[in-house]
Amino acid sequence: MLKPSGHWDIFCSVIDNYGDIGVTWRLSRQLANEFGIAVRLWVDDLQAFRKIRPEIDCHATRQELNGVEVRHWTNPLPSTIPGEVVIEALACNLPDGYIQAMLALSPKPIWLNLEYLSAEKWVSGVHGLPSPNPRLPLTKYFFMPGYLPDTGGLTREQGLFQARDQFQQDPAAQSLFWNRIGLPNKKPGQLRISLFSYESTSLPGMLTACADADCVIDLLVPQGKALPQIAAWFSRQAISAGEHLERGNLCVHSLPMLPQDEYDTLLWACDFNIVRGEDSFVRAQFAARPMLWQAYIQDEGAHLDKLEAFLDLYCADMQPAMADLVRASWLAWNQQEEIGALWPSLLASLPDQAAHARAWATHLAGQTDLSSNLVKFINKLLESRVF
Ligand code: TRH
Repeated sequence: MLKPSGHWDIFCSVIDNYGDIGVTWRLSRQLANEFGIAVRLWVDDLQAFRKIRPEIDCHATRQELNGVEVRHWTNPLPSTIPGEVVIEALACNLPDGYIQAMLALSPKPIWLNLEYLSAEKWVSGVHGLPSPNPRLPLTKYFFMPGYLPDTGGLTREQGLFQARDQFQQDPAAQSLFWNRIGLPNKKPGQLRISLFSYESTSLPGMLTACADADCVIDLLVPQGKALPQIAAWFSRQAISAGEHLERGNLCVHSLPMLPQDEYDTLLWACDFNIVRGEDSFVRAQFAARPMLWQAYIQDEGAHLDKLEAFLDLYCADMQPAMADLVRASWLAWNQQEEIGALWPSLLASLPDQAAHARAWATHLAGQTDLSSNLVKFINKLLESRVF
């Protein structure tokens, strides 16, 4: 029998958008850089990867980035010796040939299913559970990211909050950043809002409310799903990266997709961040700035349960009036309802929301991060050899 090689294999199938690769890349890089683990990240869509990491060569079957071996997950997968740890991320399925290769090893690799993030209470009960394969002598373990104790936590690199604080306290660094992305420095009284959202019928009302606001609002929009609707609101066919369009007090700045670390800087720099999915949402929380989240739409409104569960945690220590406002606006945004009427109060409450967002980020900093939890979990399994 062969032995598994000492590396870890992480599999990522890009279902749509950038969250699948965003999450798995972030995890792979941290495991390699902070834990010295040899990580092979298998990705089936290098074009999507390149959008968030422009260094990626879409034609390379094998390449290295920041200490991680990136492999193109082709069908069939080239024959390979599986790693000591195998992570199937975000509901992807391992190729049959690879599972056969796992069966041929002794001891068998540790097989984990890294699930989607949720604030729901049931997550703590499922985290870490084994799921023996009904047909094969293999066991898969559930690893659940989350906010509550007894979950896997959130991926957070070492030094992230120090880097954020340094940036947020350094006007020269902020000025360099604005120039880098083609914007002038921020003027006093002006608001800068980043927008990374899915299509939404709430969007035109929000744009109108920004145009009618009491202060100048710069809306910074990386290329993506919201732009066709914004173009239509300006009676345009399309908006290209680098264009600036104005109406009333609103100025829309269309940006290219930024490299993932630079997107973090955008979140740190803005007064308010509109985010979506999973990874941009977590990074907006770490940015310690007020935010508005659009959950990825799921069947039977499951995303609304996720939304409510998060709001229960996030709003628990808020002033009641602010909590009502945040809840009402997040619900309206996620149910694609009119949000314009709430917008003036939402903007007026940004200073108070900012204090709350910082306290929330500090609370999250008290959690053990996901990679550390994962390494502990694996080490425990390796010690007890319950696999
Ligand atoms: O792109 P998302 O909507 O991703 C998803 C997918 O829909 C996926 O199927 C689903 O599983 C998941 O959400 C929950 O949103 P998310 O999760 O925020 O991922 C976006 C990634 O793109 C994140 O890593 C940040 C990155 N990004 C950049 O690197 N540069 C940018 O300019 C922007 C706007 C985002």
